[in-house]
Amino acid sequence: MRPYLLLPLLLVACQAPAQGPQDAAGSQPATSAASAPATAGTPVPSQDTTSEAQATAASPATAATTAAPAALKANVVRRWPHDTAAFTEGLQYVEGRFLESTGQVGQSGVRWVDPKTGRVLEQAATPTPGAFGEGVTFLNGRVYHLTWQDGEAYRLDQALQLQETYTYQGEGWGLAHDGQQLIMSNGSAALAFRDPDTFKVTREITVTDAGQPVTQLNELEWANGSIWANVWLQNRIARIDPQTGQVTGWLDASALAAEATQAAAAKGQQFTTDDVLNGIAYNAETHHFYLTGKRWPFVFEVQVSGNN
Ligand SMILES: [Ca+2]
Repeated sequence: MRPYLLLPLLLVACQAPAQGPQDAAGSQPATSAASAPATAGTPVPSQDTTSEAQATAASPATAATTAAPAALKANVVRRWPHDTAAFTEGLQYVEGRFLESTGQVGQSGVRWVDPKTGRVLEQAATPTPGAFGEGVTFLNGRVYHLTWQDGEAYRLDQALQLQETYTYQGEGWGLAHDGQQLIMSNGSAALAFRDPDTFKVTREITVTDAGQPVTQLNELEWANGSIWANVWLQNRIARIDPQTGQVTGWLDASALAAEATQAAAAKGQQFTTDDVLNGIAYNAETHHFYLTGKRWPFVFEVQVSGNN
């Protein structure tokens, strides 16, 4: 929760008696946004006697609702080797190792990988035989792993031994966490926050760009207070406000996809339409991202510019 988003609501709530309608708290942000669409940081003139303090407090929220998504650039710092047999469904950086999950029936699983060599250090098959593995994330010493259409999620220990099986409705695509809750995509524009003990949904957001739903959200990552999601079959990653669901930036990964495609072809590996961008990890120490895709020969370590 970010205090500056709460502040205007609290201020407006305090003024509710003077404004009369009980929906004053809800309607005020929209009024502010409508009267000051392009001037973030500028006080809204002459609303009422307390307008200046109120408008100033409301400005950050106004900016968040009206600003166009930032154009973010992926500057490649390094290329790490990646298993070209890995149909990557999830990626996270955990204390010097990659935690990666793979899909496809019969090839689904979770693995710990040495980033420098791409070598698999430890791996386990997705617990239910015949299940199609999807996203993976690591929170508080626990590994969580999804299935696509099998309705099961698994909690594993760090040695990748099954501890618990959860069930859920709908499809499972990507998985991440914000340090408290799990965050899950299902191929739509919805992201569900789930309790890491019960796997129950605690809240949902709909991801939108300029008011339009952004569907096919796939692999997820939490970084710098935002959710990052790559869009299936697209070479771009959305940076998403975790409270509102609004896309605040688009990271262009098209050059990485092109390079991966060319590098694979040079080694006789022809990409299919399935071999798309689908792996986002974040190193909180270097502030670099690791980006890869299904059967890509590289994990690209990138520094993101325009990230503010
Ligand atoms: Ca991830």
